[in-house]
Amino acid sequence: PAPRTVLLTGAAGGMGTLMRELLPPYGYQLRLLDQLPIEGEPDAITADLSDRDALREAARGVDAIIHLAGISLEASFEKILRANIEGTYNLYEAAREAGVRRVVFASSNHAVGFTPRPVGDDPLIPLDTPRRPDTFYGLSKSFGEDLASFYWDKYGIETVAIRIGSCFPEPTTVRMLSIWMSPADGARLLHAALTAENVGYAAVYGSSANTRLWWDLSSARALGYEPQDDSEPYAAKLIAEQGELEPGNPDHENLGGAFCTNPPIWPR
Ligand code: NAI
Ligand code: 15L
Repeated sequence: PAPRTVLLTGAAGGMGTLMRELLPPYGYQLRLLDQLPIEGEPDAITADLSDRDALREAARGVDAIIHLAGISLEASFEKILRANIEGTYNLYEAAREAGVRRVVFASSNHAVGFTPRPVGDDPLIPLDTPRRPDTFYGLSKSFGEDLASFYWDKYGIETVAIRIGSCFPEPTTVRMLSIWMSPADGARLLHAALTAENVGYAAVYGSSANTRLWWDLSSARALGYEPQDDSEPYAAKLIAEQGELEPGNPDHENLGGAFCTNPPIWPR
């Protein structure tokens, strides 16, 4: 049966806030969790990913988990270790102990961020391109993918790991024209990842069907995902303001953009 009750971690964040609006129309009942309280959501669970008891309690009785919580930019190794590496381990242990059968893990393009972006007629980047993390952050997403694969092989917990591009209401940089995932497509992809049958462990890239797409969306489509959006209507304005990506500019050469050179730092 399709999952109905879903634990959404990271529910106070940017994507969490968008998905709290966009997922219920698909029929999901969301249980919210974040380290920060969520305004207007008195039933949300306020807990840190280091709190194993709270995670186990939060996971009890849900059909699936969407795991968005964690540090979403670069930070010291110690912070990343605690929130993203140990935190994701704690989440999977909670899933195992609570008998949850399916997790959707928010991986990131930064797991493969040092991969050169396609130029001209270069082929799209395949899913099985070698991992090339561009930050401790990207390294934690690589770890999360392997952790998820391990929990499938060892414990039979299924995961779809989504290497998300940029999920924001609108693309705001020229790089984002290639990797943008509209919030509506994000909800479509999460729904596909929750409902596709027999996924075992699967990784996919997560974006809209952008004209300037850099990666192969076929593994996402294989889940039943049919993206409806394209960043192209934003292209002319962004390129007029910022210029085209330049070959030879180290900020523009790789999938991960400036995460490879001068990554944005987690503010807390
Ligand atoms: P965000 O930074 O806006 O939200 C993350 C949420 O996780 C925050 O509300 C924060 O309070 C919570 N959190 C952080 N550490 C925690 C901890 N130790 N315990 C409990 N909660 C904790 O990030 P955003 O943009 O919403 O991203 C969601 C997820 O998707 C993240 O895992 C991020 O790495 C991933 N992702 C997002 C992309 C995007 O374009 N928005 C792109 C690629 C990956
Ligand atoms: C990410 O992984 C970050 O969480 C998000 O804030 C964006 O910076 C995105 O990647 C990106 O590459 O644009």
